Order: sequence, then structure tokens, then C-alpha cells
Amino acid sequence: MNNLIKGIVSAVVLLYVSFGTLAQQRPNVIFILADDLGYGDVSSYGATKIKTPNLDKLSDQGIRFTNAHTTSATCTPSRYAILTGQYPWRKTGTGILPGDAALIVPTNEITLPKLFKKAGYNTAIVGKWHLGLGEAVDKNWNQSIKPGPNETGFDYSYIFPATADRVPTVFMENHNVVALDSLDPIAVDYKNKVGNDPTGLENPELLKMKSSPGQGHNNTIVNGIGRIGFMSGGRRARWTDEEVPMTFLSKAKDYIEDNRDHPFFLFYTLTEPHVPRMPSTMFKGKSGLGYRGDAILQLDWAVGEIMKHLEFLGLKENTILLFSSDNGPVLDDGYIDGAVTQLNGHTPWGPLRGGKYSVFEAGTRVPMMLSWPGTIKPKVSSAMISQVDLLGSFSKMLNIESGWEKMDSEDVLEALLGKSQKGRTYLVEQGLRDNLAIIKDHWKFIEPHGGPAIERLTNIELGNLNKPQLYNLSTDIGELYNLADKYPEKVKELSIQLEQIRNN
Ligand code: NG6
Ligand code: CA
Repeated sequence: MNNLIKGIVSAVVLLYVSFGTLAQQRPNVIFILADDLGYGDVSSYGATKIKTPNLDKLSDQGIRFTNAHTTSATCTPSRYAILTGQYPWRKTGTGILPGDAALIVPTNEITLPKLFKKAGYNTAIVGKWHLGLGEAVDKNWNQSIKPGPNETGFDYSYIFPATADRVPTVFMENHNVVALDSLDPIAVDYKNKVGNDPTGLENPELLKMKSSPGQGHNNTIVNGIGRIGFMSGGRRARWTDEEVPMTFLSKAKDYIEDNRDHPFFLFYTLTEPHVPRMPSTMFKGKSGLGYRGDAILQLDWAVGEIMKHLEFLGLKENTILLFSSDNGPVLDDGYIDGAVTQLNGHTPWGPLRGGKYSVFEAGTRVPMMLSWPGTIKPKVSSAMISQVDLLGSFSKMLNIESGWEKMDSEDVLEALLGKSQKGRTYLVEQGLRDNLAIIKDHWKFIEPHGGPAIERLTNIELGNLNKPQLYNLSTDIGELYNLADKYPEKVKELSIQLEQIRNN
């Protein structure tokens, strides 16, 4: 070989090797999202009546955020924001969805998983979906259903359609219900009873867990639990609640293993501790706090299993593990499951006021930890971060154009990786409906709202008041002292800013 050819060959080899190394260096990203886990439900966030050793380990080896927020105090809007990088209240129809809703995430716009795909990652979602499926409410569950998670950017999906308390109580792998049986077709209806299955209303004696008076959850009974909505057929496809988290865990572990040689983004969306809380037998009674506490122990265990799996596969160092919750905590959310009677002094909301559905802090301020062993140094961060920022921040990390600059999303990568204590300067929080609050620096302004102050069924303070509320979160994290009358200029400034963001 003459020198020229030798030179070209070695340059090509060098290029190949360095691209290969670069590709290898790109970290996998696993985002584990719990359902209704509160700021005070985790021992590294101060819980004393329950121990979450695996989440604590994650806190110890990564960054533990004390000022991280969902955009909204309920699931559907909060997840919509994670995927789209936009505040959900800009679009109608983004509230809590029934189980037969059509897909609400646009399929022709950038999403968080599409961003990862653009960067060459494999992408998957395993767990709860709750963003609608198909083009319309009316759909045939016995055929392929599109669009859904796969059309919004996930190469692979293994989900349940809505919430564990809503029909259809089935898993879907990509476009199809798992274990379909053409001789026993599935029908779903949210208005009228379909088929002959007993309902919680007609046959309460068949229930293994009673629904709370006045909260519904008394339509079709599946696995001894009354659901929201009616379904018939699909007997083979119906899940057993005790097995749901194990199924998701096993699918998540398989996905990680199958993709060990290629960068991947896995959105692993747990169902705990959302209702119906029906943990696996090995967790029943373990926490002493009723099934809600048991479900939290189960969730913590699943996170530990993922961490062990990463270690076993040699992926620990090169995987960003992000953990958070989709909204704040609730005790009685539809079933009599001991959450209230066996609370035993536990405070799921920690030092915060309100809970799920609330525009007070406990609605949207959630536990969040990020670990990337070997790359980031463990610390506690008070940087203000919203989950809507994941799109902008990962765009920055992956160096991919996504247009986040024109969205509600911001780039807070430096804060996420613990290099800076500065996150956003302001963020907007959404309560149950259209009631909004804005936080800027340590000031929080809640706009006047005529809705009820307390939601009677769940016994949660929603944060509604028909006059402005202003709280100084640096001295009053519990939002007890309304300073609106004392600082009218601050109220004016923040209400104008909120209006500007709303009209953006
Ligand atoms: C509420 C349900 C509640 C839960 C919630 C959704 C009633 C009375 N309550 O409407 O049980 O399913 O919706 O929770 O129906 S979320 O975390 O998915 O937003
Ligand atoms: Ca939720």
C-alpha cells in the first residue's frame, strides 16, 4: 500500500472509530413517571412514616430537585405538556380524558420522543398513556387503533389506554389490544351499559374493594373492582390489577436489554399510587398505611429493579435516569382502600398546601431526581424547573433543532445536570380546570377564580378564591399568608405577566 492509500484508510478508520465512540457516548434516557405521587411521599423528601430506599438511593446518587413542577395538577394535561413542550391549557380538550377518547397529541408536530428519534435514538413508552387513542371516540377495539403513541414518536409502545380505574382494562402493544379473542370481541361505552357484565352499582356484593360514595367508579366490574365506564367481551385480555405493575416492569426491562447496544429513550409511566390501589400480594399490608402506602413501596421496588438491571447490563454509567410524578397526591380518589383511615400521620403533600387537582403547591410541585452516575455530581438543587422544559433541555443536550424556542418549553439543561442552580425565572401552574397561578422568583400569584375552595369528594383545597392571592414561597412554602393586599404592585406585575403568557 502506498502512503496515500494508507493515510486515507487510517483517516477513515479514525473517523469511524470516533463516530462510533460518539454514538456510544450519547446517554440512554429513562424517564420514570409515577402517577399521583406526592412531594411528601418519598423519604428523601422528608417522609418518615414510609421508607422508599430505592428512590432515596436515586436521590443520593443524583440531583434531588426541591422546586420541580408539573404544568398541571392532573394527569392528562401534565403528560400533554411533557410530550409537546406546550402548556396544555392553551388547547381545549386537554383535561382528564375518558378511556375511549381520541388522541389529543398532534401527530404532525415535534414531541419529546420524536426529538430523540431525530437524534438517532430508539424510543418506547411502557405504562400508562391517558392521552387518547385513534381518530375518534367511536372506535373498534378489536382492530388496529391509530394514531396513538407510535404516531407521536414512540417506536414501541406497551400501554394501557387511560387510567387503571377506566375501561377498557386491557394492555395495548403498539396498535393492538394484547390477547384479543375474535370470539369474544371488546365493546366500550362511557354512556350506556354494554353487554351483561355486572356493575358496581347493581352488584356491590361482587366487589373486593368498594367505591367511595358519590365518586362513581361503579360501572363494569373487572377483577372485583368497579370501573369508570362500561365494557363487555375481551375476557382473556382483561388485566389483573395485582399483575399490572409487574407486566410493565418486565416489558421495561426487556426493552432496556433489547436496546443495550443502541441509545434509547424509554418513558416508563407507572400506575402507582393512582386508584384503584391494588398492589401485588407481596406488597399488600407491607407499609401499614393501607394500599396507597403499599403501592408506593411497590413503585419504589420497581425503580430499584430498573436500577439493578442497568447495573447488571453495564448501562448504569451511561444512562440518565429521571424520576418524577405527574401531579400531586390524593387520598380518597374513588375507592375505600384505607388511604384515609390508615394514614397513620403520613403527609403525602409534605410541607405544601393542597394536593392533586389543586393550584396550591401540592398540586404541581413534585419529587424529581435525575441521576447520571459518573457524569454528574450528587446534590440538592432548588432550581425552578417545569416538566414542560424537558423538550427544550434535551434538544440542547442532543443538539437537535426542535423549535422549542417558540414554545412554552425552556432550556434548563444546566440546572438539570446540576451545573447551575438557576432554572426558569417564572412558570405557570394549572389547577383542575383553567385556574392558573404564576411563580416568579419566590413569589406566587394565584389569579382570582370562582370555583369551589374545597373539593368535597377528595377533601382537597383547590386554591380557588374570588380575589387575588399572593404568597412568598421563600418564607411561606405552605401558602398560608395571602400577601395580596400588602403588595398590590407585585400582584399587578404578576397578573400582567400571566396575562401576557396566556395571550402569547
Ligand atoms: C377523576 C376521578 C379520579 C381519577 C382522576 C384522574 C371521579 C369522581 N374521579 O375524575 O378517580 O380517575 O379523574 O386521575 O371520577 S389522573 O391522575 O389520571 O388525572
Ligand atoms: Ca395522575
